[in-house]
Amino acid sequence: MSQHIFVLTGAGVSAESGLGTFRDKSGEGIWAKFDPMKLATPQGFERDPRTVLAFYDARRRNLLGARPNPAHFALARLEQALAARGGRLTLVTQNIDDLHERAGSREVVHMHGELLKARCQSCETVQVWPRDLTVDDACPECDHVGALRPDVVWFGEFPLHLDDIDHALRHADLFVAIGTSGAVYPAAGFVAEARAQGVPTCEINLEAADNAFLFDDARYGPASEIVPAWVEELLET
Ligand code: BJW
Repeated sequence: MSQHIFVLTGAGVSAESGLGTFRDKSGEGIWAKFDPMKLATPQGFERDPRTVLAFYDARRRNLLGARPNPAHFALARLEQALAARGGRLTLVTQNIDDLHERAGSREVVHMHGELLKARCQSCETVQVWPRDLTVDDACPECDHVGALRPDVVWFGEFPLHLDDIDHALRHADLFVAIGTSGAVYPAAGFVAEARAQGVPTCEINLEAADNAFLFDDARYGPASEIVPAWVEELLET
């Protein structure tokens, strides 16, 4: 069995928990209804902070009522089982939800930030923020009013923890992407980096992603079914 498994998750892993995906082939994704340039860029936030904050408030409230699904629980189990055998799981998520943590995953790398945190653009302090965020809120650290934003990574901004991710990719012996469309970089490029290191790659998705041709192996179907079955199979070997 592989000892160091690198898993990259995307919105598809949380879809069955009731959190929307961004893009799907049925045209039902979040970005089919809302303009990402207005809601997920620093320029959009500067132009209309109230609209952007309301978008994230609605998604935060939805998250607080959501629960992890069997795919999240299976990945938490995989982390524990690999550790017990002297191996490790690197779980990198593009998701800003906390469903991996609530399912029991201990180490989760949130490369696109976290919805339940706010960052002050004045003092850069990051705070746990489980409630609505308004332009009238003051930063609890520096008292600046109107400088708080969701601690998420928008288009044109640098994703987080890229050095740690690069290190883990170089030391992995299996790369698995779960529920991600392969449309957003740099995450969409991780599979090519893994391949360049000679690491076997596997895609788990409802349907083939944009970069499906880069994977050695593929399992298609709902994450809540495919991920637990894949983890079981892996732990039996
Ligand atoms: C299921 C399922 C089920 C459904 N079971 N599966 C031109 C070319 C190349 C790059 C660029 C370009 N122009 C601009 C760029 C860069 C840009 C980019 O990639 N843009 C593309 C749109 C082209 N990237 C950036 O700006 C990033 N920063 C950056 O590049 O900095 C410079 C840099 C350069 C080099 C190295 C390092 C840095 C930042 C990207 C930030 C993305 N932010 C968002 C919003 C975060 C906050 C929020 O949530 O609101 O992140 S956008 C959105 O997309 C979100 C996601 O994390 C991200 C990825 O989406 P994901 O997770 O793949 O979801 P979907 O919806 O796309 O796919 C869901 C999948 O699930 C589908 O495949 C379904 O089939 C599947 N599925 N149900 C299993 N039940």
